Amino acid sequence: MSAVNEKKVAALEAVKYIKSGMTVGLGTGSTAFFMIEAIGEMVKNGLEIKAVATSEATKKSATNLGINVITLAEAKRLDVTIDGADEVDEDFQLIKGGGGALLREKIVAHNSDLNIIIADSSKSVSRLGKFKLPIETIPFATQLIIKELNEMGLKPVQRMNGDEDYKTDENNDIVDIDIWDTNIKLSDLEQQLKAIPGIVETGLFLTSTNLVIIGKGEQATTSK
Ligand code: ABF
Repeated sequence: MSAVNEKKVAALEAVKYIKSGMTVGLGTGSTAFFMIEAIGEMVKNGLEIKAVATSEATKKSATNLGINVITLAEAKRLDVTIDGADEVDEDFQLIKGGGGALLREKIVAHNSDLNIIIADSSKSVSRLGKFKLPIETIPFATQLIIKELNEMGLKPVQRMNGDEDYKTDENNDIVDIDIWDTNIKLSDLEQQLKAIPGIVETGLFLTSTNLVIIGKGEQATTSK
């Protein structure tokens, strides 16, 4: 079964948790897009929800599908958020941010009562770090942050968009680092990174996930 089909299988299982009257966080990325498409269909068939998008791209897709998108401030609290991930380990620790939306994704997840992660089977790993960890940085500080991350042995590479620096929805930079060879605890690494002024957020989501739905072949496996 292809990754695309596994993404769809996971997305269709996740939307079963959405009920009328809910305020829903909409993730970013191709797996999340299948979830947004499914919710768009449910809205056409009478589902009444409010939604908060985790990126401008998701806001556009959801709006085009007739979903009522509101701001996080208007939402105040979300009942459930469904989002993708780049890697998921057995302890529900994630690497996210391959799509560059990690900051708003982490903010929305923090303000959600239930966080559901959907992914194809290739995202399931026993150890995080094959996928480079995205870090969001303030442009004013990026070059010196790269120097400091290099000194930490994290092999930082600033993300580019063609010849230009990649910019997030908040107009920040993304620096991808290699954590595979670091043997420090992920929570300690998160703390060390967040202590560097100018690092806004990391793509480490260590404690926010309540449910993981993995598409494997035709089946969706839900772990709580
Ligand atoms: C988003 O989905 C990002 O945090 C993550 O990088 C991406 C995964 O994208 P895809 O579903 O396209 O593999 O949540």
